[in-house]
Amino acid sequence: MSKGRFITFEGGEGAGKSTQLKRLVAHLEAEGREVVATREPGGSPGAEAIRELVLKGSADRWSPVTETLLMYAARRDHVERVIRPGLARGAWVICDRFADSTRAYQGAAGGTAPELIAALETYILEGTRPDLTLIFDLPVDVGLERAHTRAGTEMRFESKGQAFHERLREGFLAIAKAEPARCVVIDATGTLGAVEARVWAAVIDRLAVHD
Ligand code: T5A
Repeated sequence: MSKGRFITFEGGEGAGKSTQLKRLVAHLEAEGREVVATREPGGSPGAEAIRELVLKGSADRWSPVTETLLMYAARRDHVERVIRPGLARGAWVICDRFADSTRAYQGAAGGTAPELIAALETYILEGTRPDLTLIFDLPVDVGLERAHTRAGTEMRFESKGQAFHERLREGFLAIAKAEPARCVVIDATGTLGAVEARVWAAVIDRLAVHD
């Protein structure tokens, strides 16, 4: 059985992750791979129930520390029930947001202590880490404009203000700089096709996808 791979998509609001995730899944399935496409917060029934709690309501419904704990409660269930079983049977697990979103949203932008987040990563993830993380980067105003034009998703984090989103962008770029072996920054500006080509090039480059 071939080895499973774990790829995460990260970035600020409206960066185009969900759109590009679907395109990457189509590329990988066309190569005959089993793909598990999933998302956070959510991805398992229990984690989806926590998603309802954490994404709905006013911007200050939860403190950043409480959000961190809710995200990690959801993540533990998702890792146990979906991500690890998928990887164990050789699937490629492609996840829309994962632990870097907690570092960036609740940590860099929200002010939760990095030591708390690092401890949760150690004890809750127990070594389940992405092989590759694509960090979608684009100017904050472009991302928020895109996020406002797409329908049907939650608005709680989008309503936090420009300064929050600037800290968020810097937070994601700092993660990429600190962990260059795992992370690739994807320029998320331009057409859907141009971004798709950047994503596919990064996956081929980092994971030798044709092997
Ligand atoms: N969160 C999550 C935390 O705070 N901590 C955590 O630990 C985790 C895991 C999730 C929220 O939870 C927070 C972060 C988020 O605020 P969500 O509803 O799942 O919320 O939303 P997001 O993941 O933020 O997804 P978005 O929909 O905002 O952004 P995407 O997925 O990056 O963007 P996408 O693909 O939906 O595209 C947005 C719009 O832009 C268009 C699309 O058609 C769509 O209309 N678009 C483009 N337009 C022009 N050119 C392009 N190249 C385009 N690409 C996409």
